[in-house]
Amino acid sequence: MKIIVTGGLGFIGSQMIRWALDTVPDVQIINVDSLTYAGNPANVAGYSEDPRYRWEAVSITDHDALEPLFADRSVDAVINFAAESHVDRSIMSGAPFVTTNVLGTQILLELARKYHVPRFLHVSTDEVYGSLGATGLFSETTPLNPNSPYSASKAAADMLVLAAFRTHQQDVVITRCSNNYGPYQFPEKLIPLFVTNGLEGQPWPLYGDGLNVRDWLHVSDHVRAIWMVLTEGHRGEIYNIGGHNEQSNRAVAEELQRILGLPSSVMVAVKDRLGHDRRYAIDSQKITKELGWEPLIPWQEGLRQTVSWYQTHQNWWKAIKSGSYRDYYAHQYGACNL
Ligand code: NAD
Ligand code: TDX
Repeated sequence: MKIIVTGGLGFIGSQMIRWALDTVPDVQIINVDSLTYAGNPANVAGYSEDPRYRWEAVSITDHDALEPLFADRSVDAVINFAAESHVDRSIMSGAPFVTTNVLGTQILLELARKYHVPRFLHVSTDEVYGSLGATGLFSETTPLNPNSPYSASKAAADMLVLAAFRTHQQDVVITRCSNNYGPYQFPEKLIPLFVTNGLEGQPWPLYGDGLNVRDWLHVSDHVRAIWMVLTEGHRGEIYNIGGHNEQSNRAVAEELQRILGLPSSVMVAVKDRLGHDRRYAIDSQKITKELGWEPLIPWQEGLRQTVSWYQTHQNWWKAIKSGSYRDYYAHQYGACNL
C-alpha cells in the first residue's frame, strides 16, 4: 500500500509514519513536508533509512512539484496532516494558515482526483465546531462555527473536502480529533511548553482563569484511529475522535506539577488568548460503533510517559528552544512579564 503522508515531519504525522512502518509490513510512504518551523527530520530518526520511506521537501501548495509524485497512478491513499497548526500564531498572522490549510488541501484534492487515488483522508480538528458551554458534546452533525483564523482555515478545508465528494464523488474521509499530547510535540503547545519550561526552571503562562477545557487524547490513539478510518471508514463520512478526557488547563497544570514535583507558584496567570474557546468535548460514538475504535492509553499514565520522554530527550527540545523559536516566545509571552 503506497501512501502520500503530508506533514510527516510534524508531531502527529511523524507518529503516523513511525507507527505505520512498525506495524504495516507492505506500506510504502512518501512524506511530503516542506519543513516549516514545526517540521523536524529528527522526528523520524531511525526510520528515514527504511527503503519503504522517502521524504519529499515540497509544499502542498506547490502543484507542479507535487504532480510527479501522483503521476504514475500508483498511490493508494493520501493522508493530509500538513497544516499551520498553532492557534496563537494564527492570531498573529492568519495568511499562512489560509495558504497551507485551505489552498494546499484543494491542490492535493485535485491531484488525487486527477490521478485516481482511491482514498483521501483529511485530518481535521474538533476546533472547527467552535466553543461549547458547560454541557454538551460535539457530534459529526454539529454545525461548523470556528472562532480563530486557524480553526476557520481548517473548517474551510473540510468544506472543500466535502465538496469534492458531493461534486465529483471523490472518495474522501475526514477525521476531527480533540487535543493530542505525547512525544515529539512542538514546545509551543500547552503540555510540552509547560513540561520543558518546568525542566528549565521557567514559569508556566496560564491564559486567563485557567478554566478553559480541552479533551486530551494520546497521539498514538489518534493515529490508530486514523488508520482505521483510512482502511475501513465509509466514503464521504466524517469521524470524530476524542479521549473522553475533559480537563481544565489548570487541572492539566496541577497534574504536571505533581509529576514534576514543582510548587504551585510555577503557574503564572497571564492575559487571555484572544477569542479563547471555552470548552471542547467530543462525542466519538460513531467511530466506536462503526469501526470499533476506543482510546487505549489512560490519561495519567500517558502524561507520565510523556513527561518522561521530555526528560530523556532534552537534546530534541533544547535544539528547538534555542533556535528561532526564541523570537516567537519573546513576542508571545514578553508582554506577560514572564
Ligand atoms: P505540527 O505543526 O506539529 O506539524 C505540521 C507539519 O506540517 C510540519 O512538519 C510542517 O513542516 C508541515 N507543513 C506545514 N505547512 C506545510 C506545507 N505548506 N507543505 C508541506 N508541509 C507543511 O502539527 P500537528 O500538531 O502534527 O497537526 C497535524 C494535523 O493534525 C494538522 O492538520 C492539525 O490541524 C491536526 N490536528 C492537530 C491536533 C493537535 O492537538 N495537535 C488535534 C487535532 C487535529
Ligand atoms: O501558554 C499557553 N497557556 C495556556 O493557558 C498555551 C500555549 C496554551 N494555553 C491554553 C490555551 C488552550 O485553552 O491551553 C489550551 C491548549 O492550548 P494549545 O496547546 O495551544 O492547543 P489548542 O489551542 O487547544 O489547539 C490544539 O488542539 C486542537 C492544537 O494546537 C490544534 O492544532 C488542534 O487542532
